Amino acid sequence: MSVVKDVTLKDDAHTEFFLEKHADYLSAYASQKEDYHYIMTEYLRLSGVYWGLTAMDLIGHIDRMDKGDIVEYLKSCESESGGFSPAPKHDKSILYTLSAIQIACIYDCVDVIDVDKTVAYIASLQQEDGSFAGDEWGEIDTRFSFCAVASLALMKCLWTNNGGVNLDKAVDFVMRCMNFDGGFGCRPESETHSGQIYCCLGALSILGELHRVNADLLGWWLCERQLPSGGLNGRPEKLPDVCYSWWVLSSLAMLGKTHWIDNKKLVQFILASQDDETGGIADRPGDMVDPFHTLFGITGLSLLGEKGLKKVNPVFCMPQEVIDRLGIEVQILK
Ligand code: 3PZ
Ligand code: ZN
Repeated sequence: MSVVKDVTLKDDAHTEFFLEKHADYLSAYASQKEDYHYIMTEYLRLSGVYWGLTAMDLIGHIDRMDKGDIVEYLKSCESESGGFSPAPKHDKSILYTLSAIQIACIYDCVDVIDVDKTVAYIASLQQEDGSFAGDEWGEIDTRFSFCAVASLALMKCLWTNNGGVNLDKAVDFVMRCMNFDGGFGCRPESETHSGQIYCCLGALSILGELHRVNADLLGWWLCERQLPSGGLNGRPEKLPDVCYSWWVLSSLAMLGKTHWIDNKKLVQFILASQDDETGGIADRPGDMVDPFHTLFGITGLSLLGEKGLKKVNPVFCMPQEVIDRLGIEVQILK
């Protein structure tokens, strides 16, 4: 017997969006560099900067981040031989390389990055079967396929000057990770997970190969992620979590099926997960807020058309105006 795991929203749950509070929270987070939580999360710092910066841009307050400080930090994470680490003296990885490129694109300063070396680094991670390793240790995951393809696209090096990346093989590998339920896992034969679905659809969308998925079957699996509370979970029998508002909803957006879930109830769940005192958004109502769930709550609300927010691009998780400025097109199914 399986039981539905869910939460119950309180009758007096928040129903308005605390935009200014979130700006205060993100701004304070970026400046409290002595804070315990801040120090404990050094291993993800460059991604943390991307989460905070993107959230702040989407709520119209990018001016409250220090561009000089951020660009200087980004450069301090660049490796001599190409690629980025989360913090100086940490190991570089394709994850932080994508975050670095996303930050540079938002600030319209890709020129601060050594694009040739970054492309060479990404190309060096591709394997014979088309998959990508995340770093020199060699773990393979479809997350890294997305990071590679998205990074190259944002640097305008996907179709030409991609350092010898084999795009056909990259697509073949992603397609080998598709399961009987229409979803995707991290490697061939791995179970379907919403985060992996986002990564695989994102890679296929950028590569113009989205028509290869079974949109109806996958759309069905994705909309079954919505629970009575309105929140979405990442897999069957898991609790709802605000970050899945992003992984699931952006996937439905790429498939052209956001109307397959109850938008109003999802907005209610995200709004109920805000902290009205500190600002910021948690994984679910009452939990501790963090920059990660604050970003994905905001991007979820943006995809749901909430007023006062910039439009987010469902593939790159960046303001649509940045993607437009770069002249990048993604494939969205009808
Ligand atoms: C969180 N990472 O491995 S992590 C992440 N998770 O670096 C960042 N939803 O402490 C923050 N769970 C909070 N700020 C959580 C990023 C994870 C995802 C954990 C999580 C989120 C539920 C349990 C993996 C993109 C990048 C990275 C991930 C996913 C997508 C943690 C645990 C893990 C991590 C960081 C902090 C609980 C913030
Ligand atoms: Zn989460």
